[in-house]
Amino acid sequence: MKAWRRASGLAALLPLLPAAGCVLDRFGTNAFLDLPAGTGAQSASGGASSATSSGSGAGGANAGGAAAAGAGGSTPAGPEIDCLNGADDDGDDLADCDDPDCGGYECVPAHAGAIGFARPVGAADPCPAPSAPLALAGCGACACSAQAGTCSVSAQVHKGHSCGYWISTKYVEDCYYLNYQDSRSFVGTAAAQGNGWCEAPASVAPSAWHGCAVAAPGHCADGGACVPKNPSAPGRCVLLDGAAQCSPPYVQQARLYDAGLAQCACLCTKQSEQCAGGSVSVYPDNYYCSGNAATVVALDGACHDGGTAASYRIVAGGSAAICAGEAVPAGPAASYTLCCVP
Ligand SMILES: [Ca+2]
Ligand SMILES: [Ca+2]
Repeated sequence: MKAWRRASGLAALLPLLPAAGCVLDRFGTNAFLDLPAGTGAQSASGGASSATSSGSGAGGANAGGAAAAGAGGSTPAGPEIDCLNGADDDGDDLADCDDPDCGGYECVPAHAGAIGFARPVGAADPCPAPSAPLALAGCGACACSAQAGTCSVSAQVHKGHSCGYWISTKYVEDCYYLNYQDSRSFVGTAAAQGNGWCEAPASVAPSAWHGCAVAAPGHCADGGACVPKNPSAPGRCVLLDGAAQCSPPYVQQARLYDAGLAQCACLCTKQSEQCAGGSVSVYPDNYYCSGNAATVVALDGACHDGGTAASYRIVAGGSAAICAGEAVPAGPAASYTLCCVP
């Protein structure tokens, strides 16, 4: 049970937490959190269990000798009155989840450094005794605004209609003109110049995360943690203090913060930049690229017949930045790592 000693930090947090309207968390559901604290905070609340302690049947499969680790001394007869206290309360050598009396509880995988166990539940589910509401905040992802940059374009200009007679390579310019009308074909490329950027929103509202907390998990012979069952939803999560590493079978689900967090900031990074392309506008009847182009060909790496040209203009398309955003607390905030079994 010493693994749960760290719970004192989150236990201290509990009185600060609002008791909860129901707001969707990142799972799309609320979450149920069973909080170990290493203290015997819950006592009589587990007494709802009224089954008798026959100790028969499945009890033989359990490693009964490992139960009641910290209990010591003699144990009273009667039902397993507390399924979270780490002790065999009724003297049948079965402590907490190992005792059939604790039908409303189950074992979940243990996690080093866990300060709580959690699972998604329906939005309207109340916190079952002996758990208490727990609220945290999430910053999650944020949407960055992709700002356009420019494309760098070049075009190989050929005489004729099929790019078989190279004349020159041209770049963006107001207008290229011929001394006389002639056939031209073009093959060219366009590439992002890298000057697009990602703009972050001024702020991002934190998302609310609600759970239910109990003071400490109980004993499981398999080394897991005994927590109250939630009848409405599956899922197993643990809460770690700080930016911690999740251990299998848990994987990181979210980074959470104190519920008092007022604002998140968005960190935007540019992943890449995509060019919208380039083109050549061909003017057959005037030498100044004025009026409407008779033909517009793409600079897409393939040969395109521009027809008869008196002048032509190479046009660069814009580029679009590909952005990724991560929301983080806008100010100092205690953080927690939520790890879940997929
Ligand atoms: Ca027992
Ligand atoms: Ca017990």
